[in-house]
Amino acid sequence: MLNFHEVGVRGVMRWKRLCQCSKYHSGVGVFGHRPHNINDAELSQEVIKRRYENCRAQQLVDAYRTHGHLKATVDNVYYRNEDKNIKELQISRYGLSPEDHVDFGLLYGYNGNKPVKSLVEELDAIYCGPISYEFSYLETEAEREWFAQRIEGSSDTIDNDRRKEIVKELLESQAWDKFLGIKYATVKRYCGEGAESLLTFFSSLFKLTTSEGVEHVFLAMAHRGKLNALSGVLKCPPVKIFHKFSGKPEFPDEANAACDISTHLGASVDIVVNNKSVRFSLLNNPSHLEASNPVSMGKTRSRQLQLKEGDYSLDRSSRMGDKTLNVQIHGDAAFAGQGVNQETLMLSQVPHFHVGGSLHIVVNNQLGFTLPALRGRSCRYVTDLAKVISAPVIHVNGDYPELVEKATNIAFEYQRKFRKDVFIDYNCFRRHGHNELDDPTFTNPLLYKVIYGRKSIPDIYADKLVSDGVITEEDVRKINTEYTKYLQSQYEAVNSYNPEISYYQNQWSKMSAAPIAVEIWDTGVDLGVLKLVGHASVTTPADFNIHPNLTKHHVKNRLLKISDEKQIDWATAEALAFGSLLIEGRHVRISGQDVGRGTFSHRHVMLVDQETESIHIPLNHIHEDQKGFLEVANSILSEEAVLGFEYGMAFDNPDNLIIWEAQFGDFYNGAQIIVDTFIASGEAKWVRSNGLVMLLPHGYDGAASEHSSCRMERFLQQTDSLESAPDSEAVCLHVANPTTPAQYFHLLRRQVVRNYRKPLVVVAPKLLLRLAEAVSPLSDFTPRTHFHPVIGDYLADPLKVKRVILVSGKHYYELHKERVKGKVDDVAIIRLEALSPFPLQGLQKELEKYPNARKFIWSQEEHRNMGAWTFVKPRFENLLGRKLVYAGRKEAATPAVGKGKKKEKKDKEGGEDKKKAKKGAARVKKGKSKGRCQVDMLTEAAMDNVYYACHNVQELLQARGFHPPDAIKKKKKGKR
Ligand SMILES: Cc1ncc(C[n+]2csc(CCOP(=O)(O)OP(=O)(O)O)c2C)c(N)n1
Ligand SMILES: [Mg+2]
Repeated sequence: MLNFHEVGVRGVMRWKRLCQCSKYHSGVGVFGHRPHNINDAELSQEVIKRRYENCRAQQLVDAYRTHGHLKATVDNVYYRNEDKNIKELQISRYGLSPEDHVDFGLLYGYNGNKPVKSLVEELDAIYCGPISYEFSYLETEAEREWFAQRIEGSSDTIDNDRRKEIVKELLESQAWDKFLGIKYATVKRYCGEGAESLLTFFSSLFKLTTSEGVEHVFLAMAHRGKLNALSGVLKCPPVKIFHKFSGKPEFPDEANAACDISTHLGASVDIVVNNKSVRFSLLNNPSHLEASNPVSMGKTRSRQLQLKEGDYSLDRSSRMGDKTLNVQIHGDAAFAGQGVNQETLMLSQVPHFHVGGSLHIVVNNQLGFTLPALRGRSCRYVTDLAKVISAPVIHVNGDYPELVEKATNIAFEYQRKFRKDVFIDYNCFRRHGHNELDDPTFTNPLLYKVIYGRKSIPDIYADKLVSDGVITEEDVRKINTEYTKYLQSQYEAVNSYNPEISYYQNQWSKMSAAPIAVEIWDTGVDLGVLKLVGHASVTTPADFNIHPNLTKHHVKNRLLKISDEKQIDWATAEALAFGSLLIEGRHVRISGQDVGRGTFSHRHVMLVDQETESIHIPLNHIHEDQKGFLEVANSILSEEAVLGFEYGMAFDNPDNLIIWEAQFGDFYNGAQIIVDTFIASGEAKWVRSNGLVMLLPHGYDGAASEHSSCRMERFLQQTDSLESAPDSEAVCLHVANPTTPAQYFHLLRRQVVRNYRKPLVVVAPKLLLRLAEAVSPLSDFTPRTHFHPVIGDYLADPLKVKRVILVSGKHYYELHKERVKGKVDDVAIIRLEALSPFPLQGLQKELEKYPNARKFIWSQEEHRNMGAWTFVKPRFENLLGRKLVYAGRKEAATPAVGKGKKKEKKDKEGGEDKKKAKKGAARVKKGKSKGRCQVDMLTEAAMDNVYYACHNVQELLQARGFHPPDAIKKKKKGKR
């Protein structure tokens, strides 16, 4: 085992030197962020000269590059008859007349002198047809010129083989919708009719990604046309969808899944083109539109971490997205309306969040449910949000699948080159109402007159290929009949179809579902490792200018605490948890606002040089052989997108510890959508476990209403913890309210050490970060220690105890103080450190110690309609057979008041109640605890279904061939 004293001064000196030359050190970036230069290009002198010598014609060309889209014919249900006479494109504005001769070389790919009217014809064809562009606002000249050159200077040829592929996809998509319309006439399927050429986007992407060495594509997509994509191009067997339509689950029974509707299905498929394979992973999505976008980005970044791309690579030539790609498919109304999109786009170029640029396509059918585009947003284009991050937009008319392919090519090439976001505004229509059972003419009669009067996209394209002689009418008939025959055979196979096992595979193969058990995992760490980590966590390179106050307090105190082994505080415990996991080869990522310093200025895992502002993360320099690193992702001021992103990080890979911290716990409510639709329910719906940790600062410390409460009652209400039977680790959400640093340490380690993953909400303290009593001896962190779901009373004389007070969180310290001050000796205070799963076994064990106790009181600082009271009461009473009474503040509309005087009064009220609790004056009527034995028996019987297991983590790690401390020790010894 590694021992800090054994490593000695030499060892410390060695890694200090390493800090100075480490690639992760400040100046060259930190782990997970590598600064890169903006790669702007210089125009050649020849081009500049040509432009100023032909400045009036150049102005005309620029006008088309900037405003050409206003005249474009991208709308395929054009019925509003807008004026297309765009004044910025009038040649007279630039002092030109049609017959003037101008230099055609102003356009990329052209040369010679020709009349202005020819230039205008050319510009109209390039910029104002069924495909148009917005790129003049791009940040760099390099991007703007690249775009102009790509559009003007190269034509996208398409051969007849590809045309045949495209028409087949479109006709099959149409046949699919017709088939479903007949077989499942009453099922809402949000069909792709009117948007069939979206499949061309997919199949073009398949070719592009395979040829460019992309290996993993992560897609987020909502309902519209999803089934067409799944069955048409993403290789989902139609029988699986039919099986679902007939009311059967998409998972085998053993998965015990709650399941989801068919348009929320995800898929992971290997697409092979020219013998090259790309994995396309389509995320499951919840009903909440657009919420899956940040999740898909987090998932992408997690894979980039695994593949050591770009920001995670020591190779300067590696870029984010070399082998990975994020694709987001939006609905028009949802993209414009949902705020999460602004947040998500704002992450796109931020350190620790950027994924090398996402490729976006908006399925723009000009309607959201009944809402027409005109009333659906305040901007001209649905994609105008893209301009906030200077992302280019390609508008394309969906009636032209070949142009959809061209748009995809250009978007992909731009994303590859600049690793920035890019948008396709895919203009299409919706053949039916919002779903197939809706009548759209109630609200949009004129639009639907046009839609009902026009041909379908597949039919238009098939007609064109027939008239071009590429296919025959017989070919069209054959495609339709053969595909319909295939669908019929799949339809007939529904009853014999058995859903496949699609979970706990690949990087999740070592994981399984949480057991129907109560488990204790030994999460202690060797003392030598703890000391090494403790020292390393505050060590900086010799030339690093650390803030003098940090040297005086943070560094000095930590070193003292580590050496006297007695009073480990909250921040040190966290650093020990992080560092020990890093040594074990796991990456740790902590994300949220200001997490590097910590909202309460206690953490300081990220230090800033006072002269250069360069950054040093001491925990990334613990040891020369360190395999795991800490990513400190100080986030933008967003909750929903950032929490979604972190959920996505944890979704992809169970090996890393992913933590999101709210600035104050109350702010999580801005991300409630992510909690409801992913964190709490994702596993039940989709059999996808997730080990994300949410740290939510909570506590009545005088910070008034919002900041006092993380609303733990909401999380407790959201768990599927049982009210009348013992819980197991399998509850959907684990909620803990730890009161000691050691407890917090074990909670964090446990989260990634176990062989199953569950989301964890930590009701995190503010006051305890510095409370002198809230410290733990280092012996509470060493091997054979673990998280205690319940902490019993260590002061009370068991036989004297008449009243037991149950409490959770920091309130314990206040009650304890009062008890000591009042010399109360007949009260025991039991702390519920875990709330969900409800810690029945621990409670039972503690209560057994007090045979004379007759009164059981729940005390909390939160108001009665908040906190854990309503959660604990039924469980305690049903499972333990004792009446539980409440002592604390009464119900209130707000967690705390904002007036000093009132607060005092409230505190007093609370204080009086606390006193009542202490004295046992709370109203427990005699005889109310009758029936206790019966319930105990009941509990025992129920307990038979829940087994109890202990795991020794060191043994487990060794069984997996991992011996971190020994390995380090051997290496060190060898060096001496
Ligand atoms: C956040 C949210 N609000 C409301 C809804 C209800 N809803 C479902 S689809 C839809 C229309 C979405 O329009 P659009 O984004 O244009 O997609 P389309 O259905 O037209 O493809 C609405 C309002 C929802 N699912 N999610
Ligand atoms: Mg729409």
